[in-house]
Amino acid sequence: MTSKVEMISVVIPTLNEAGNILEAIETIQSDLTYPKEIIVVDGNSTDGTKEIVQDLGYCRLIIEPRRGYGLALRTGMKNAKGNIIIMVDGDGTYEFRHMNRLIAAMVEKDADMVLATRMYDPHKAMGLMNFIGNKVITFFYDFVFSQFLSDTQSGFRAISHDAIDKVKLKEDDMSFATEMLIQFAKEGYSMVEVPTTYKERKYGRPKLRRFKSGIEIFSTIFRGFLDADTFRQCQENWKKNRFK
Ligand SMILES: Nc1nc2c(ncn2[C@@H]2O[C@H](COP(=O)(O)OP(=O)(O)OP(=O)(O)O)[C@@H](O)[C@H]2O)c(=O)[nH]1
Ligand SMILES: [Mg+2]
Repeated sequence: MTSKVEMISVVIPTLNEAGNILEAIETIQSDLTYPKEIIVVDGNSTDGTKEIVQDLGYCRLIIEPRRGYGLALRTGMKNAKGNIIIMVDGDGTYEFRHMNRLIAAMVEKDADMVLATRMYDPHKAMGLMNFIGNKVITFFYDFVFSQFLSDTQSGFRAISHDAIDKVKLKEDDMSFATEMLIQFAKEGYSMVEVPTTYKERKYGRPKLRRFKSGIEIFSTIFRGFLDADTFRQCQENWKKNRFK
């Protein structure tokens, strides 16, 4: 539960995002109207990303040479000082200005996590394959863990620092985002969504390998399904919370 904003730690994983990171950080710095720190976790980029962040002077730069989106976020979160953590990609695809919406919803609903859902984006900027994959994953996630989310693959989330410290997260790559949702559902933490818009990448290549990530995400969901404790606990939480 997060009823108060003390400080926000914005954690941004980057791997070769030199053409995107400056605009990302500057928008966050000017538009996020709360006490904050911006932490960039860079995977030893070779295109000048690190230098851009360093030159700005007001960001914390952490080098995480080990590969993996989940690993980078975990490293950033371990170093975060805020009572709320915002995770967001550094590729300029998310609408950074909507961070304030996420925080407002977090406080108003006393939530443990607020996800920015891209499913109501009027421009429909998400690629067709990503859209279909996301829909299928989200359907199975909601069904197995008794949830009602619309965009489980959103990498733009505000999270209670206390809550994230209490769950065990082990996934190193893209399935980290799904593992987090499974653990939150198991603990009965409240998760709400707010709509956001989405943009296509302007610079660099996606690091997402669809097939590999798809397999990893489905096996994460399947392991949760096979774990009787997780499955039962999610159902109990749903029964308890359904009229709230
Ligand atoms: N530090 C670090 N960051 C990474 C790594 N892999 C991806 N990232 C960053 O994590 C964010 C998400 O990766 P993307 O490649 O955009 O993946 P995606 O958003 O699923 O793919 P698109 O929809 O094509 O944008 C980006 O800011 C990447 O630069 C990694 O191994 N290490
Ligand atoms: Mg991206």
